[in-house]
This record gives sequence, C-alpha cells and structure tokens, in this order.
Amino acid sequence: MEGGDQNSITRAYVGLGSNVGDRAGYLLLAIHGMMRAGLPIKRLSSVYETEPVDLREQPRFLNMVAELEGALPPPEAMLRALLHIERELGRHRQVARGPRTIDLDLLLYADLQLRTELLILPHPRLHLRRFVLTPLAEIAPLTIHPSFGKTVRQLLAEVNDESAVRLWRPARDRQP
Ligand code: PH2
Ligand code: MG
Ligand code: MG
Repeated sequence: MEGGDQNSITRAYVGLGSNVGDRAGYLLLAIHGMMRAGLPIKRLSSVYETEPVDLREQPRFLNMVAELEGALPPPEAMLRALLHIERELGRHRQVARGPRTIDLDLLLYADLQLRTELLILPHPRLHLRRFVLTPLAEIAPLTIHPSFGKTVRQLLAEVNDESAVRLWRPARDRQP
C-alpha cells in the first residue's frame, strides 16, 4: 500500500528514561504528553531503577516502556512528536548519552525495519540493554524482534549487559 496505512491498527513500543530531578514526575509528564499528542497508550510496564550504561558516571535512571496500539502516526511523525515532548520537558541535548530529564526512544514500530537520517527501527541498541529488555519483556515477552527473529524474552535471556535493573514501582494493574 502506498503512503503507509495510518488507519489500520498498529502496535509500537516507546522506551522512557529519566535521571535528573523528579524522575518519576518526568515519566508521568511524558505519558501525559503522549496522550495529549493523541498517541494511544495501551499498556505501561512497571518502573525500574537502573544503573547507567555507556556513560556510567551519571545518576541512576528510572526506565519503563509504553505500548501504543491503534491508529498510529507514521514512524517519523511519531518520532517528531516524541522529540517535541522531550523539548517541552526541558531536555537539552548536551552530553551524548548523558543525564536527561526525559528520553523517549521509539523501540519498535509494528514489524518495520527502517534506516533513515532521522530514525532507525528497531532501535539499534534495544537488544543490548537490560534496562530496555526487562520492561519490554514484562509487557511484550512474545513480540518478535524483526531483525533477529527472536522474541523479546529470548533477547533478555541472552543479553550480555549485566548492569543492575531493579523493580522500583510495579505496574498498577498487577498490584493486588
Ligand atoms: N540511556 C542512555 C545511556 N545510558 N542507562 C540507563 N540505565 N538507562 C537509560 O535510559 C540510558 C542509560 C542513552 O539514551
Ligand atoms: Mg535512549
Ligand atoms: Mg533518545
């Protein structure tokens, strides 16, 4: 189909991270921002407190994953919406992979594999990071990574990243 099929049901996953200021507050504001932008949030993972990877000398993160399902904007429009929310929440890109009030990463979009100036899908580091795979496996264990043909659960079982990922606040729908 030409020009993408914006009206069909599609599923996508967004990774959220914060390690500056009121981290949980920024996660919540980002969720509100996504809802205001019309992004159909279907499910949220628990919130995890995670040891920084790549640039290790920075404060611990809170990370979680959101599942979006419905009539989604095309992937690059969705990325622009996420970048707009990052800017609204005071994200200033200074140090690459350094501290941030909020980071919103488009992890997966349906089973698309894409590489443009703006966007790589699936997210190129998603399979390398325990802080992404743990919340993703919580809500989407059987989702298949389109480049590797493996489930998220398999990728988590195989990941080499040994950085600490601890449950910080369980998802509300799984509380008694
Ligand atoms: N994001 C990074 C670099 N390192 N470490 C953790 N634990 N969580 C993150 O979200 C994170 C990171 C760059 O996006
Ligand atoms: Mg990131
Ligand atoms: Mg990012």
